Amino acid sequence: MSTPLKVAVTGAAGQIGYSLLFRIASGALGGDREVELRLLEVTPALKALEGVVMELDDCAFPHLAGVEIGDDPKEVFDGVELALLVGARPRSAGMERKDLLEANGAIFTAQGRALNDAAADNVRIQVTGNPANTNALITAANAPDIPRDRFSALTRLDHNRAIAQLSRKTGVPAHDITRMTIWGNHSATQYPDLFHTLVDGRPATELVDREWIESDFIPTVAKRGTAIIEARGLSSAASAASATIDAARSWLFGTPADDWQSMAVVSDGSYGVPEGLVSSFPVTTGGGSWSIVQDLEIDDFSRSRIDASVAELQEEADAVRSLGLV
Ligand code: NAX
Repeated sequence: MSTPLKVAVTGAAGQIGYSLLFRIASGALGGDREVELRLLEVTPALKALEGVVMELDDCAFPHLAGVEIGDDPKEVFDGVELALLVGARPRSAGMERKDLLEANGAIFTAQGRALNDAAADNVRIQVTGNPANTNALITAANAPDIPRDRFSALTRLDHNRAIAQLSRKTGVPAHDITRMTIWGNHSATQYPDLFHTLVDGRPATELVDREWIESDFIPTVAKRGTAIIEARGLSSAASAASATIDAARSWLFGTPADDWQSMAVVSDGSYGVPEGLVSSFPVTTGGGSWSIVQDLEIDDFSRSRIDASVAELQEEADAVRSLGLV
């Protein structure tokens, strides 16, 4: 009997946590190992988290080997093989961008150090909390003993949103759409790229026109989070939890042959993205490793979109560097 997979989730009493924990506990990450949940929250939220744990108990999930909660990252991260960093400081009214980066910097420097000291040697760290790419950069910079390729930020929700839009437009089910790509930052500057995408094996560009791509598809995907806030009064939660699981499952168990996922990883300079920035790329995964899909043709339109999003990432990186966070 193998030992349970220890999975840390931060911000576990939040909205995304409320969907994420129950899916993980029911086995959605895949694999045949049971799961032990290690849940991190800020001290004032521990009481609410106890309630969530009662509900987890009440599901009597056969796949769930145990749950530990706490407010000390070093204790919670002890021996974890997968860390899903969801909790972050949201932007409040009147908060400047610098204040937001600073507040999140404090969270992710501390969590980076704790992971460095306490996580299992094979840990994989996936950041969902915003600004996700830059939070991942900060976490990695503060965990010098963990290899760079173990850090990622979530752009799988954007990837799934892009597939959903194309599926609606073409009438082809989402599972027949492959090779979608999100480039750059998980922000409104992201570039959803369907120029390499296949719809039931056919190039997407044979089925949709340029006008739709530029005026409908790209802005709809990039602004989907805002549209959901306007409709629901709250930010995306169940879909973000679902994407967090999709991305982690792909990372641990691999992307299907002939397909890839979008994942923000530490750039090795591929496609002209400066080395060291955490930027979204098309990646294939297998055996817990990833590699950036190489040699895709990038035309002038795509180039300018990628460059714009990467410029924003560079600005964020420069800002956190000047704050001494990386
Ligand atoms: P909530 O505000 O509902 O929950 C966040 C939780 O994090 C709270 O319970 C809070 O107490 C906790 N927290 C804050 N600081 C913490 C710390 N230092 N350690 C542990 N826990 C801490 O937000 P929710 O809707 O769950 O969203 C979580 C994060 O995901 C936000 O940053 C949000 O912007 C981000 N998102 C990222 C997405 C992505 O695709 N990458 C999409 C969805 C979402 O917007």
